Amino acid sequence: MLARLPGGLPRQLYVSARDPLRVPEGLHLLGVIEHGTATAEMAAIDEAPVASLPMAVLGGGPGREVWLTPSRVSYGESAGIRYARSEEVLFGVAHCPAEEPGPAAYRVYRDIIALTRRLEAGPLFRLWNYFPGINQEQGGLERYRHFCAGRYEALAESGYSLAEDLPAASAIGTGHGALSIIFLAGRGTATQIENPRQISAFRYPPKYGPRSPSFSRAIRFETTGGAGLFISGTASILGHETVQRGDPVGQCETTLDNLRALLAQVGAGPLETLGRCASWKVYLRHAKDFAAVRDCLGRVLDPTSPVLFLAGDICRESLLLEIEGIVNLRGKSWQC
Ligand code: 3EB
Repeated sequence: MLARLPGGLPRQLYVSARDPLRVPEGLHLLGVIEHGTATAEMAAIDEAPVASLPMAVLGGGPGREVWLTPSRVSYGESAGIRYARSEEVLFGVAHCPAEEPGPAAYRVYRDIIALTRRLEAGPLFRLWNYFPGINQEQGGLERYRHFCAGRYEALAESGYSLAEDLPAASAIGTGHGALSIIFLAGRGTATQIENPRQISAFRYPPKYGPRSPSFSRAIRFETTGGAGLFISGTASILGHETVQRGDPVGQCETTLDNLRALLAQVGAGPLETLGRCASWKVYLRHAKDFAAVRDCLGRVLDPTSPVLFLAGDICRESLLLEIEGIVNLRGKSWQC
């Protein structure tokens, strides 16, 4: 009998877009996220899902994000969604025109949910949403709020309770391009984690838009071979209010305290010692804040923690930055 293939969590690596894409021994490619300008090389990955996101990489770090898994992978396409699936996870990328973010989000979310169900891929546990002009007003409502309404309607129509069963997410504004949505679903246990310092986003009061944002603060996802904490975009919000307005370092410090509170919910941490067991992504509204925010993080995070800094708009005008992360909770199939 063949030995059972090692199962495992998906993992993500930041690599240079200038190097040829290499899949490490024993791992399989789920997909690639290209930040900044796409290179001609991307064509080489003809089957795997690829997202090319128009956000500048700050500080000259590596701009390519490679998603890998220890399990065997097959690729497919359905309703314009490219995906890769292993026994444990489904990783996919969907693009659609972003002129009207509400109807666009509605259609893409409906299609993604239908796909995960048809493939029996397990619950959606992490989504990344990118589209241009996130803070611009359109027909009397901010484009982010239109997006939230479309996402809400699709989830509601698909049977979500919009409280206890929401995935982790990020929603970030780009300068141009499509609505691009990257998602992970998986066969395993997805446990929703909320932040005791913040009101759950799905309970934000109506002053933030007609439909509250449908996401959880983090998901603890456990599958064969490991467990990971997938932390949503986290910002300088206490309760439901933005704090440290106009102060990027103050917002960074509050955000780190919010991350500490989330980690404490799952018994992970402290933040300072996670090292290679965690990777982080920082979105900055203003590139000029890069050095100050890098130094703020440098005072707290272990220098071995990979951090990618991107120029992107945060979905509330008052927020200058947002930080998301992934933490390996068991240390089995990740390099840490
Ligand atoms: C916040 O905490 C900041 O709408 O999917 C963070 C992560 C934010 C995800 C989303 C929004 C989203 O409200 C904004």
